[in-house]
Formats: sequence, C-alpha cells, structure tokens
Amino acid sequence: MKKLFAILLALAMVLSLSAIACADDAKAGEGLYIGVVYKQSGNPYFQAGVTGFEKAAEELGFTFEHDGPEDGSNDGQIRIIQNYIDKGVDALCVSANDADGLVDILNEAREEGIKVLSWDAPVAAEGRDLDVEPASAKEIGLQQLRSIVESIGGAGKIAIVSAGATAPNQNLWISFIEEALENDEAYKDIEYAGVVYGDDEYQKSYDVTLALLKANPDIKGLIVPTTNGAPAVAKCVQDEGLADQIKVTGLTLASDMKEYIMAGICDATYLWNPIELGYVCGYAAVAMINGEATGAVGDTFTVPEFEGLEVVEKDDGGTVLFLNKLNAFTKDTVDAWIDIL
Ligand code: RAM
Repeated sequence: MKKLFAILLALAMVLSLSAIACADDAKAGEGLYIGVVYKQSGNPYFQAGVTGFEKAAEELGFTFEHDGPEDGSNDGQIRIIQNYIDKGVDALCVSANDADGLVDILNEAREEGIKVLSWDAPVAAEGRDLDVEPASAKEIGLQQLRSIVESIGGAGKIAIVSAGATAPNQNLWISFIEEALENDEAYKDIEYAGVVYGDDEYQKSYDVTLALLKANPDIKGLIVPTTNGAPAVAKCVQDEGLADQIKVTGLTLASDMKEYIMAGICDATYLWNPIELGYVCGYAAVAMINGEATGAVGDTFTVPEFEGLEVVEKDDGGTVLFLNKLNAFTKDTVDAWIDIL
C-alpha cells in the first residue's frame, strides 16, 4: 500500500511539473488578435514598423492585421478601425493622421473592451490608453534644428518641408523647433521661412520644395521631418543645382538618403528604428490585453533587449512609453544602416 502511495505521489509530481512546463511554454499572446493602423499604405517606414509587429507576434503568439489608407486620410483610418472593431480585435495600435479625428471611433472601441495604443503619431489623450513614441518630441525636433543650424554655420534662412498639415507627430516636433527659434539666443541669426506640406507624397514634396526655393532664393537649410518627403526634397535641391548652397536634414530612412549624404547635401539625418517601435508596441499591446498593464504612469513592460521601459506622463494629459533611441546617419554611419532601414 505504501509502495502504491509512493508511486501515485511520484506520478502526481511528474504530472504537475509537466503542467508547469506547459504553462511556461504557452505564449502570452496566444489567441490574441491585434489591428495595426498606420498613416498610409505603401510607406516603407510603416512596412518596417510592421516587421517589428511580426517579430513580436512570432515571439508572443498573437495574430495581427495591418492596414493604412492609400490617401493618408483620417476618414480612411476610421473605415479601417471600424472594420477591425467589427472583426473583434483585442487591441488597436494606431499611427494617426489627425490626433483628434480618431477619438470618437477609438472611444467606441474602448467601450467594447478593446485596448487602444497609438504608436509613431499620437492619438489625442482622450482617445487612447497609451502612446508609444520613439523619443521625446522635443528631443526629436531640437536634434534636427541643431543639426541644420550647424550645417549652415549658425546663420541664414531655413524652412521646413513637412508631411500632412494635421500630422500629430510632425506638428509636435515643429512646435518645439519654432519655440526654440523664437526664444533661444542660439538661433538669433536664423531667419525662419515657415512650413510647407508635402503630405508624405514624393511628388508633392518635390513640387512644394521647388515652389519654396523659387519664392526664397536665399534659403540655406531645410528640415524635412518625414521619411517620404526627405528624399524628394534632397533630389529637388540636387536637380536645381543648389547642392553647394542648401543643406538638408530631417527624419529619414538611411537607404533613401545615402546618395544625398555622400553628395554632401545632408551632413546628417536621423531616425529611430521603426522595426523596434512596432516590436515594443506589440509587446505593450499584449501586456495590456492580458491586464498586466493599463498604460498608467509607472507601468513597466518587459521586452527582450529593452531596458527601463516605463510609462510616464505626457504633456497632452495622457501617458507615453518612450524608446529613446535616435540614430544619426552620416557619411561614417549610413552604411551600417542601409540594409536595415
Ligand atoms: C513618415 C511618417 C511617420 C514619421 C516618419 C518620420 O514616414 O510621417 O509618421 O514618423 O515619416
């Protein structure tokens, strides 16, 4: 009897140990379904972001769909989000074309229990649970300003060629650039010609740059805080034979800009790694669906190879998770990045 009891006990221990092992093997995102929305389809920057979500999905076991409107419109994003709500997603990860334009539809989603995260371009605070950003908007904006001012030798006229007029991320970066231009003594010799919008379309960015240069023949520097706009702007400068007179900086893919960096039109351009942005957002979404985090200040996320991911307050009244990795692409560093971005 004692022997039988011992055998049964041993069996029970083996079974419970294997149950623990199985539980360990179960992936945190198994059975979860996420809808990823970006500003526009066909933009390589967002394709890189999707690669990051794919990596997170492989590791965590969730499934996801991704989509963005062809025309970069708010209405197009509303249609995509409605479709995801109808399909029963557990979380939405949205890069917004208009911070306020998605608040109503996203709050409808939240009422149905869907977690709402913005990534890349923030949704207004009242329409999201958490914003995931590459770095502080102030730092991203000022890095580009410091860079162009250095490139043009500290004095002269500059302008900005941005994405869409309502783009929440570009508008924030620009607001910090404009604030510094107005208030910081370091920029007293900089004349500012304002912003034109290329709507994240190559041809439109080229055309508005051409018009800007015709209207301001004395421009010395251009800031282009959009990956779609930057190569078009640099090409325009090159085509106009102005490579010796005008410097360009901005937020760019390395592969798009190598040619213009090597030609000396850009001393440096910048970008975080959008693959990492999608990757971290995928991890954050799963943790929030599983109730391990709500997106409140102080929440932390465990993501392989990332440290110190802690939610902080954002000055729009919501909360944000920063990756804090901004890379510079120069003659010396661009080659290390062109196969990645
Ligand atoms: C474009 C988009 C995106 C922005 C990058 C820098 O691809 O406007 O939102 O983050 O540029």
